[in-house]
Amino acid sequence: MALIQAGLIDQLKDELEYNIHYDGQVHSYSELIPKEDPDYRNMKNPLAVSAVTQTLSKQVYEHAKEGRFVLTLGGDHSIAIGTVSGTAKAIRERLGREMAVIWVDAHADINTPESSESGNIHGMPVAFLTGLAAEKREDIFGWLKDDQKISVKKLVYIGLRDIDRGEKKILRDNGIKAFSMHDIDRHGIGKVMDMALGWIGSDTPIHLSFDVDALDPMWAPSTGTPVRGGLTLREGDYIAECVHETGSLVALDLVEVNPSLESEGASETIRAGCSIIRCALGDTLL
Ligand code: NNH
Ligand code: MN
Ligand code: MN
Ligand code: MN
Repeated sequence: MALIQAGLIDQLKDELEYNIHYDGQVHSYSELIPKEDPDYRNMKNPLAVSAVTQTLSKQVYEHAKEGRFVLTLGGDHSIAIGTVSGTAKAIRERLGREMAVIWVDAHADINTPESSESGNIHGMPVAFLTGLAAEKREDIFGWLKDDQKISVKKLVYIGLRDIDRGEKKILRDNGIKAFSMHDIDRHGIGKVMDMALGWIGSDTPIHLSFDVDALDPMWAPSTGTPVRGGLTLREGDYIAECVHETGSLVALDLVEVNPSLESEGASETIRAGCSIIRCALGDTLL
């Protein structure tokens, strides 16, 4: 809501000349939230998060299958279970292609319910999307089918710096490509983007899932789990610009903007979020 109130939609319409399909409504999905939602396999609010992401998945799928670019603003990063599954299915059907995901985040969000120390589903979306975590119960992510999932080989991380012990093992065991802040310090963001996009290969549809906490708290303090030592705003914008330049970007999530946290920094965080979105959608410096 804050990103839209800051004028994002008008910027995309007027400055970048996008034709916007937006129902003018901020979805809170409150009608989907059950009264009772006990922990299940260590997951908190499993019924609510499953129901919301399932609905979101259908919404994203409906747009993507028309060939539209899908921008989703959040919100907790658990929503990526809905967005990525929606685009993955649409891209398979439209183009007969497997989609790649670039996950820009301080965190890997690849805990299984069992490896998670917090039980927060926002720390698990990548595990469900890749099939590393699965659940038969239809009302707790059992609705996620193979055609909505992505391959661990087509996943690339950028910006990591706060990975749980269990997650490190998952990343290692599955040979998942990840560029941490250490890699960015060593090579610079230019080289890291060349390597990240090289790994995916040209002409592969890309879903960019950008957690604003990838940025240093200096630029994005209003977020649930800020971690020091992050990307500068320019590095974040650069990542978005490079992904745009591929011409293969099919969807973008910009998540974890939460103006109610650290509210003196809210406008800075919102500006950073809008900037990354504009860059990903083709705004250029010159
Ligand atoms: N890894 C931790 C967990 O599983 C923190 C995840 N928090 C995030 N992820 N903000 O982006 O709970
Ligand atoms: Mn979260
Ligand atoms: Mn995240
Ligand atoms: Mn994060």
